[in-house]
This record gives sequence, C-alpha cells and structure tokens, in this order.
Amino acid sequence: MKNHPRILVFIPAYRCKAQVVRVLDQFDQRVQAWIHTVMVVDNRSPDGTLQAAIDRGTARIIETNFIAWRNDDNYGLGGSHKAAFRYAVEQKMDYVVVLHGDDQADIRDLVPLLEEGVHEQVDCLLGARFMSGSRLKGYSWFRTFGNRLYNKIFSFAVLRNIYDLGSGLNLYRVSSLQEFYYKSFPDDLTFNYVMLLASYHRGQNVRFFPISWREEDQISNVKMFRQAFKVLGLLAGYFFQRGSFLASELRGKAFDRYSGQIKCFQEAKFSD
Ligand SMILES: Nc1nc2c(ncn2[C@@H]2O[C@H](COP(=O)(O)OP(=O)(O)O)[C@@H](O)[C@H]2O)c(=O)[nH]1
Ligand SMILES: [Mg+2]
Repeated sequence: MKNHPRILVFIPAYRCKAQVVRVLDQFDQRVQAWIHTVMVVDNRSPDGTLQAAIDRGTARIIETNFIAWRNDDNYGLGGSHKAAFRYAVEQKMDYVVVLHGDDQADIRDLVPLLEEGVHEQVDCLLGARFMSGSRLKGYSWFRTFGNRLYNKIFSFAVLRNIYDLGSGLNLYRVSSLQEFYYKSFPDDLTFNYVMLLASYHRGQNVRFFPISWREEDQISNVKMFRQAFKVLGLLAGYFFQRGSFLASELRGKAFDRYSGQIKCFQEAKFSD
C-alpha cells in the first residue's frame, strides 16, 4: 500500500479525444505516487474519447489503478460529478480530485500542496485561475474580465473571497460528500457554482490555490451569455432563499440514478 490517503482522480470527459490523452500524460511518477485510482468518466462522447482514454490510460497509468467508465445516459458535467462522487463514497476514498478532461488544468499543480499536507486541513481545495500566483495562457481578456467580475459578485453575496467559480482542478474530502445533498443540483456546466455555494452554506472549510490554465485547441461548450444569466439567477435564488434554494430541484431533467459501466479496469502494477 502507498503510505498515503486514498485519492480518486475523476476525469470528466466529453468530446475531448485529442486532449484527454494529454491529460493522462500529466500523470508522471510523482503524481501517481499520490493517487489510488484514476477514473475517466466519459459522458457518452460520440467521437472516440473513451477508446482514446483507454489506450493511453492503460499504457501510462501503471502505478495506480486505472478505470474507464461510461455513463449510462447523458448526465452532463454535473451529472458526471454525481456518478464519480458516489463511486468515491462507495469505494471509501478519502479524497476525490476533479480534473477536467480537456487539458486546460494540470494536476501537477496540486502535488506540492499534497506534499505539504494542505488537503488534511480542508474540505474543498479549489484550483483558482484568478489569484496571485495563477498562470493563464491563451485565455482571452474578455473571459478573464467576466470571470473576475463574477468572482466579485459571488464574493460579495457570500461574504467570502472567491477566486474561481469553477476551474478544472478541484479536491474534495469524501466524508463531506457522503450525504447526497448535491443530487438536485444542475447536471449541466453550472453544477460547480451551486456546489461552491453549498460548500459555504454547509460550513465547509474551503480554500483556493493558484493554478495554471491553458486555452489552446480546447472547444468550450459554454454558451457564455446564456450561462452568465443562468448563473446570476442561481446566485439570486441562493441569496434570497438560502438552504431551501439548495434543497430545491435545480435540474432540467431529474435522473433517479447516475449509473455507468466500467469499460476498462487495470490494476496498479507496483503498489506493494
Ligand atoms: N460541456 C460538457 N462538458 C463535459 C460533459 N461531460 C464532461 N465534460 C467535461 O467537462 C469539462 C468542462 O467543459 P468545457 O466545455 O471545457 O467548459 P469550460 O472549460 O468551462 O469552458 C471538459 O473537460 C469536458 O470534457 C458534458 O456533458 N458537457
Ligand atoms: Mg474546458
């Protein structure tokens, strides 16, 4: 056994065949030494993302268990989180790390914090693109401006300093996810915003850390203006109704379960 907590790295992937292989390449020995299982969650991509992940994952992820999972239905990004969080609870993991499959964030930014033991002091350790020490590459000034503005609005509403409302690299303590309070949260890309509000509302210990972020060949699925309005609506709902808003049904289509199939499981070779 590795002398470390049980950490599941969950990689949500949708139509990112070219990028997901680069994400798996981030897992060098120093990273793998910390991880119990790497799990790619493919949200039924039509472009061969799952197979690309299996090919590279089984070759690259040697000292850590590797799982390729396919959702039983199209659950969106939020729904993929729900599937992975339930898996982490069932497998008695200590922490779950979310790393987006489109190679914008880099898990190597998290390793120094694990080495320092920062994860032991928090419930949520959230990668931030907009704080001192963050490194943005190729991210447009307009998006940077919009993100910073929204960070300010949210910070004002919850009276906390928020440096990112949802980057592609986050760590959560699994005991804080045990209860399925996030089941009714949106299944789409706005899941993270509600998750963050709920973390504060539940009195969890939330901390941000600076990350690097690239925009190269990634195709964002975010419809910027549409999402910007939706997010303000979510914040207003929370601001006026607090706990009852978080407990309300926020999904367009409610799934009963967030199930999936393990399409590939490769056991760690060198975990003694
Ligand atoms: N849009 C979208 N992304 C998904 C889904 N399932 C997993 N993802 C992954 O979620 C990540 C974030 O999506 P993206 O469109 O890049 O959003 P952005 O980075 O905030 O602009 C990507 O790595 C996707 O591969 C899904 O159903 N829809
Ligand atoms: Mg992205």
